[in-house]
Amino acid sequence: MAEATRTPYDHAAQEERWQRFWLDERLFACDTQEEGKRDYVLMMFPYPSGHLHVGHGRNYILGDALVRYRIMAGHAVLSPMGWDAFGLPAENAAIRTGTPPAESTRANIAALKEQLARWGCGYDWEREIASCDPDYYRWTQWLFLELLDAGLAEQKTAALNWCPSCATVLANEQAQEGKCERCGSEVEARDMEQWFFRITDYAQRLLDDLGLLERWPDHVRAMQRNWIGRSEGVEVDFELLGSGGEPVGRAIRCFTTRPDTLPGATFLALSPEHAAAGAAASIGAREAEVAVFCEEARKIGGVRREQEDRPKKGIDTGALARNPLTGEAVPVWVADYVLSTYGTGAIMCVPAHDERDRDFASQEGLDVVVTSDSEGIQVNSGEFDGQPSTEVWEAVADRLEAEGTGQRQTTWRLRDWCVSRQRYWGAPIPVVHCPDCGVVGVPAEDLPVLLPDNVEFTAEGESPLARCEEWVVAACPSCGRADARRETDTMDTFVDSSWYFLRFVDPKNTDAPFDREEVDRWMPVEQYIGGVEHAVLHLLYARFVTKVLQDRGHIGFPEPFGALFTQGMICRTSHRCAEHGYVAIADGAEAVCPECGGALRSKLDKMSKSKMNAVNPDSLLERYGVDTQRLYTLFIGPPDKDAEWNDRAAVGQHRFIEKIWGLVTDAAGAVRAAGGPAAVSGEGGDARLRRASHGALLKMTAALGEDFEIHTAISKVHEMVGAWEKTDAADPAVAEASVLAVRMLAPLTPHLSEECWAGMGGEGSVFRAGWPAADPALVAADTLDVAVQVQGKVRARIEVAADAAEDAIREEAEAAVTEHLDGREVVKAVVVLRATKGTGLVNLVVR
Ligand code: ANZ
Ligand code: ZN
Repeated sequence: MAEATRTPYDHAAQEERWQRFWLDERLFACDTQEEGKRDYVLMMFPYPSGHLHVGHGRNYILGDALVRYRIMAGHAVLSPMGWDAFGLPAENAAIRTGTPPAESTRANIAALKEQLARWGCGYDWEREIASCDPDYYRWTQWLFLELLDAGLAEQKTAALNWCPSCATVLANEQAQEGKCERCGSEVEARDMEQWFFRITDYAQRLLDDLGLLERWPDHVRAMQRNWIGRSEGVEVDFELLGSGGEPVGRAIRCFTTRPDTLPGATFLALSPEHAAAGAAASIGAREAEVAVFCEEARKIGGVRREQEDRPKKGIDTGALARNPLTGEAVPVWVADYVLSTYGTGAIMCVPAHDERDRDFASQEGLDVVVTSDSEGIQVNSGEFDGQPSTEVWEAVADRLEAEGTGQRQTTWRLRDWCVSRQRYWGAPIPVVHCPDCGVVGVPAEDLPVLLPDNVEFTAEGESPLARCEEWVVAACPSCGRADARRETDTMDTFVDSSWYFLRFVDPKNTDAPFDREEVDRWMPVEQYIGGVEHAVLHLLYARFVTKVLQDRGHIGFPEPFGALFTQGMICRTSHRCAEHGYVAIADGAEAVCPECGGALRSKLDKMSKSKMNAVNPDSLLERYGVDTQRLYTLFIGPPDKDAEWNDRAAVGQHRFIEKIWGLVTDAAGAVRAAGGPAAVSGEGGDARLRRASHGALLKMTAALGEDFEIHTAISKVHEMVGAWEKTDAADPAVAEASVLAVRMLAPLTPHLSEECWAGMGGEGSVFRAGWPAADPALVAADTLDVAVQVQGKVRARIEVAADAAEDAIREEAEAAVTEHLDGREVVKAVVVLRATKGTGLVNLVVR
């Protein structure tokens, strides 16, 4: 009996062997001359951090399955991998431990690379790039100079987080809740010269071209649209009134999206940075108080005032301004919830219809005037009363424009992109400041501007580059003056990742960042995969840079990523003891603190080392093998949704792998006897098993190619195995089932499949054997469940034989809905049958 001769599936012996085999075979090497459909499949390149858990495996494993499927389908696949290797964590580690960022980054990259190999994830490693390599950042610097040349890079003053005690600039994440992460001092906002990319020049195109991105998730497009934030409104001028009631100085211009509420504007509010605050205070004779208030608020800074859910603060200037529509005089306040960086930095406040104004008005006892009722009809608005407020919107805007007191205006939430960082571990901004010539770009032939390595890492003071005097002093490229100074700011790492997908196409090019022809051939990326946390900034910056490069003639397409998939997170219950903090508890074990036996607070959390709920991949790999982890990770749920990890459920997939191994081993003899897997046909075999096998294959094909519902496809394979176990071992459908299972599971469990393929007498790699085609006729159901619609509304369901003639189906459909026809004549019947799904639809159009 075959059962007795089975050897258990020995994952440990097989994994390494197949992984080496794929390297020798150059399975993932992309030959750019290859014919066929070109698929560029890209995962967002990771920041190489030291610690990986099974949650991190999700996107790599998903991506690898998609890549392997496309290779099997015969496409020319480009699947590169590299490292988003600059950034703050490595620099902070250098401050803590003294290890230079380059060194710790290299070590992390090596560890991550090894982990990816153990997961069986394949890439074209000949294209590996790291954004911290001079070969790479040379071209990031080239990109900067392109923007500079196009007038899209410029210096402006902007407020930064400044720690007065460390005398250093802090990143937003180092200044949470307004305190310095290191020393706990109050962080201040300090104006400094910064480099910006003028992304706002592209706001309209970034908005419009979202329409091209049909294969992006709706929610990501919505997030981009919100971030760009196009607002249609009106700028309204309120004249500032002197102490005698006469207009003085320049009018205060307010941006509003609701000019229809102008009759309800009961006060004005200026941002603390607003130029008119001083003038208003002097009219109101409250200069000292107002100045103190503005100074305090300015220190906190607009970014934090906006982020934090803090109580609103404000001060009455004592001055009045005139409402241009009603002529009424209203008080002018300064309030910290008004941002200097949005609209005009001054607002007309309508407490009846704006929530923030309502909060502030009730706190300060200011008037409230309602201007529209619950039906949207205008009230308290004189001649406008009784009209729909939407019409009043236009009427007021027309009136203000006619009288010269207002103007329709489009405002954007999008801000220019601040790209300079006062840090060491980034690409140096390639400009020199010359006392005579000003800002001079470093000539292209002098790139890269290399990071010096003889620097000192300390938490205080200026960035290490600014303190490296021999690096800073440079000759002016334009006039040759010897005492010019290098820019000491480095670039935001989002600049590195705004173009890396182009470099992957042509990573070894030493004359240019990439070859245009080659890039035009492979781009846009056919399938981009990454975390939803990058749904706004990274994707927006990459889209912007792509458009700039197109405008500059370097590439021939407007959008970088054709299809986008955002995977969900893997979560696991975390347990927290009031006394001992987070503690590790095995799934299913009693939740008491291992330290003190006390009660724990347990909740589902994103898997992370700091919450002690991370599952280390090593133990799982050792015990059950990587294909178990892969299969479980893909089975855990819809890949775009968060999912909960459970060790015991992972073991369930291991049992399934053992079962497949056993069944295939049993059938291998028959497959070999038939001439190998390529020669097997299920012809004449058990119909039930054949339907299950081809049904699973059909679903797997759709899952890997279009809809990513891999978890449901795996369920179909489970069903198929159920039917398989009930079928006589000698049945031809069993041999067919073994071959199909091995092939359709190959992208998911590649090691198992290669081993089984070889065992069945398959030649070479299963990944070179093509993707099997399902026979839809075998899958077709005997009967179809048909919905019958009258004028597009479902009125009945009928069951018909799958091979019934359309006329007969139409007749039956009409009979089923006679009472809904009311004797009307059916002028048209649309019949759609989906035999493989067992469903259908008849729509009757009547007159
Ligand atoms: C009166 C009003 C009445 C407003 C109402 C809204 C509702 P969006 O849609 O985001 O563009 N605003 C304008 N500039 C501001 C600033 N610098 N800081 C804080 N708030 C500001 O929002 C535009 C609205 O936000 C504007 O329209 C203004 O309040 C406020 F029932 O004016 B509105
Ligand atoms: Zn000069």
